[in-house]
Amino acid sequence: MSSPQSWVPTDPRSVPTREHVLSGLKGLDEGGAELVQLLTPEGVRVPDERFGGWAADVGVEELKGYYRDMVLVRRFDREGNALQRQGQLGIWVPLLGQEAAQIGAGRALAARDMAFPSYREHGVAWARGIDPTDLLGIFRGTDHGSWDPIEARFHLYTIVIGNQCLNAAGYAMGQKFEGKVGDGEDAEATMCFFGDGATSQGDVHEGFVWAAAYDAPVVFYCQNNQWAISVPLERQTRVPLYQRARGYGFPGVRVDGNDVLACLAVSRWALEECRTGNGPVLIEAYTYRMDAHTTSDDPSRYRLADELELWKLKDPIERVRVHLVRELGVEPGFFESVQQESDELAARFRSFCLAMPTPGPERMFSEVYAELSPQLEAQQAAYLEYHASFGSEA
Ligand SMILES: Cc1ncc(C[n+]2csc(CCOP(=O)(O)OP(=O)(O)O)c2C)c(N)n1
Ligand SMILES: [Mg+2]
Repeated sequence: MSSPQSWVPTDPRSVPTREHVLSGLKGLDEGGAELVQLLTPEGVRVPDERFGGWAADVGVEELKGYYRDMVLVRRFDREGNALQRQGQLGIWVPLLGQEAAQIGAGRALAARDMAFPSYREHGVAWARGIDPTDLLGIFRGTDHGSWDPIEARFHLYTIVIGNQCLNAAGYAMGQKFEGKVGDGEDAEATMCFFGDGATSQGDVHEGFVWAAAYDAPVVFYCQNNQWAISVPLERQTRVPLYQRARGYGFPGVRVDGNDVLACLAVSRWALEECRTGNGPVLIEAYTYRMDAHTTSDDPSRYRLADELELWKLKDPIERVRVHLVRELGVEPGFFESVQQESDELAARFRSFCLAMPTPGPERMFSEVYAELSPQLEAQQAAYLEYHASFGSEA
């Protein structure tokens, strides 16, 4: 049976069938004209007329670097999961499976660009030079992230779904107003990270509309990992997500989100479009959440194990490893040293977490505003008195 083409709403009375929706959303899993791919799941580098040039400079050394990035990020991500299971963190949000989508985009950003993450962007944080231990307080509930967002050019994590698209659109409008868009070497762009489920959120649409109305230099980077907790993609949209961009009047591209090279190339292109005044751009990085939504979730209640097995064949790290070994002749010593480095990073991550001090009760108030308001001061005093009434048991 030939699968129907993606549904195009030309007839006002027509409604897409379930088959139409599914074929549009899933039909390109294995490639096809609309999915940008530069490295196949089998580790073969393939040409792409439109985007290949944006990764033409990537040789063996750069690829080894992206491989190392992905292995290290996956390793501390797994350690985060384990620390939560051992009661050291309140929650952990795994990025397993999304390493290429994040390292590709993160490494495409120039130091001067700005990025707005959601809560799963540990790989982008890594690419921005943030030490993984700076993420721990968020998941232990002791701080909101301990990096300086201005210095790192990486905003704090946003848990409120889609909200960062408004922040990013506004920030990018500011870049435009301040004359930071153009042909100059110092031109800037903003990149905004969100999920497939977030595209159903009003904030995301408002962000798209504002960004388009002001030609703002923002790349909207949607990691379509197929699930929004237990809600599958086909409940969010009738058409593939990248096609939505058209309705807002800017380009949309679907890239293989498990292909670090393609994510890098498409992101480099999109960021340059934005810096030179052709923004905004939407990228749909087509990927898969290989673990649970968070450590509070049990995906076996809503999805079949064979789906995961199929995506394991498209593992983002494995295809780079195969390419490095088979096509570029990289020796086993390199892989062993990355493995060892990743174990050392995980050990440092763990010991940092175990040694984290528990903040005092006053901290709940002291970090809200630069200066305490009289109301907060009164609340703090009342709370500390109450807390002290428990004596040393508190
Ligand atoms: C405004 C808002 N509504 C609901 C939630 C609860 N919530 C947390 S994650 C999530 C699903 C998000 O899915 P998606 O955008 O696909 O991102 P993913 O978690 O898959 O990376 C929801 C509904 C929230 N955090 N904020
Ligand atoms: Mg999702």
